Amino acid sequence: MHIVKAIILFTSLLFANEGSFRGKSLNEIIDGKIPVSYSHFISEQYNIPISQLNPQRGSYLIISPDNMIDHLGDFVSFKKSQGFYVYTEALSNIGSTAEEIKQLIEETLLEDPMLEYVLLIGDVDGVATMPSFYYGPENDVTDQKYTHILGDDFFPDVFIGRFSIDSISELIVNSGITRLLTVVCIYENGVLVVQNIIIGNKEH
Ligand SMILES: [Ca+2]
Repeated sequence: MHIVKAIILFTSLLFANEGSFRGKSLNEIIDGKIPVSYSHFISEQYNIPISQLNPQRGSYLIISPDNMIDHLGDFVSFKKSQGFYVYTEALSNIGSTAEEIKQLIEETLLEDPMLEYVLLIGDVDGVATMPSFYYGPENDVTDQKYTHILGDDFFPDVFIGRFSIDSISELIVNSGITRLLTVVCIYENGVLVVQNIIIGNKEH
C-alpha cells in the first residue's frame, strides 16, 4: 500500500515538474505576476482558479534582419498599444545561425520571466533571411526548436511566430493584417465566456 502511494506521489511529482510553468513553485505563482497568455495553462497545471492569479501583459521579442528594422515602427507601436513591452533585435547583433538566435531567446527568457511571444521576421532564404532548424530526409524546417528552452522536454516555453516575408512590401502587408486582427476576450469572475477574433480597420 505504501509502495503504491509512493509510486503515485513520485509519478505526480514527475508530471508536476513537467507541467510547471518555467520551473516556478506554487508559492511563486501565487505571490507573483504571470504572463496573461499563460493564465489558463498555469491555472490547470497548478490547480489554481484564474481569479487567484495575477495575470499581466508581458513582453514581445522581435528578431529582424537588419534591412527590415527601420520598417517595424508602426507594428512595434501597435504591440505597445496592446500593453506589451517590446524588444527589437537586429540579426547582426545576434549572429547568423539558428543556434545563436535560440541563445538570444533563452537569455531574454531567463532575464525576463514575463516574455510571452517571439516574432521572427523573414523567410529562411531570400533577401530577408532568418535562419531556422532543419530536420528529416526532406530537409523540413521548424521554428519549434527555438521554444525548447527549459527542461529536457518538448514543451514549448514561449510562443513563437514568423512573418515569412521576402520583401519590405510583404512585411508591410503581414504586419498590417496582424494589426487588423483583434482578439476580444470577455471574462466573468475570471472565467472566459466569449472569445472572438475581429477583423477591422483601426482607423474606423
Ligand atoms: Ca520546455
